[in-house]
Amino acid sequence: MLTVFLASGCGDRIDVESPTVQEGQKETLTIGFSQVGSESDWRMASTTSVRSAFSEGSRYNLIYDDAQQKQENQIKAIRKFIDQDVDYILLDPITESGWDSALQEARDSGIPVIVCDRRVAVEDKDLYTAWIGSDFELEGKRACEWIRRFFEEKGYHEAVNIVHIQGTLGATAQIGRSAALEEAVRNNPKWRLLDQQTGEFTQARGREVMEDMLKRFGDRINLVFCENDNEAYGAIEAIRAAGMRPGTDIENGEIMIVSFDSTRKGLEYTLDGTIALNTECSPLYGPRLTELVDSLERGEKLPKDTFVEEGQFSTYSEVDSVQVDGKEYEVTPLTREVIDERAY
Ligand code: GZL
Ligand code: ZN
Repeated sequence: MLTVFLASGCGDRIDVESPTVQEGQKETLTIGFSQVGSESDWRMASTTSVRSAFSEGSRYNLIYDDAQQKQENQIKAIRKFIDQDVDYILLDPITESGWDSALQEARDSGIPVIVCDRRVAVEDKDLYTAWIGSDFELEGKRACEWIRRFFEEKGYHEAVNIVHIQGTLGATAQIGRSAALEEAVRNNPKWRLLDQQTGEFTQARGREVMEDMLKRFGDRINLVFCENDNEAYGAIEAIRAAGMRPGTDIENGEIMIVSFDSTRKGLEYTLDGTIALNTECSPLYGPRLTELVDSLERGEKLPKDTFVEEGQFSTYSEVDSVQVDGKEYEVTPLTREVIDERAY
């Protein structure tokens, strides 16, 4: 039994029974974490959440690897973790395809792999033990339904010309959010998709793509569908540099921006109405991952998929909830207090 002594402020020592280590379990677990990169605020918050949950002094020894947005670096990291004979591998896979052999090698070495955030598309689902993350297509559907309801409430029935700044192509977040917009465009005859380009989930690419779209379509653009906040930051810069204005009054030339992640800066832009709608994607699942590891250590069976709860924020009160696939989702009116409470 591992007993942890915590020196308390007043100098005496209190003896805290570690709640998670039971008879016959390893006292220290080495966890290899292969992270996508550091492309966005969301990503940094995800890394912080995992590293603090598996922090020093706990029973975990975390080996962190930043793949700088390259899948081959993630595969190298997985092989390095296998050589180091870690107890678990945590993988946030940059794109869905190309993991079968690396995961097969981990399984042949008896190392369980927990996938988080984005997903892996593998033939044999037993190549990973569990996944935790978001329902990205639902995020996209909730955003598109909000847009449809917003125009409905405004009594706006004219054409809506949309440009689409996609995330990293092949990433689960991009696949789901894009599928939702493409389906909504098919279902709403007045919606026209002028252009789709990847902004790689970064501010720099988001700005470059928006500049290009403004050059080609100018004030025909009514709405920019950004697949994360960093792309939206870049789009806002480009729109303002072109002398145009983000907002919702599209009949008078404003450009609506909808975005995903609900980072602190993204919510600041949403609070002042620059971003019309922000759909949350929670990165704070570090503690959930430690629970999954602890549960596996106790020999418990895990659900294959665990979805995290997420919200939507806007200062435009026309739409207070959206219905998707028969289920109602509330839209939280954004205030300074909500930002202080929810933002990461
Ligand atoms: C979503 C995550 C995406 C974020 C982006 O879960 O994979 O990657 O939406 C991040 O900000 O780059
Ligand atoms: Zn109508």
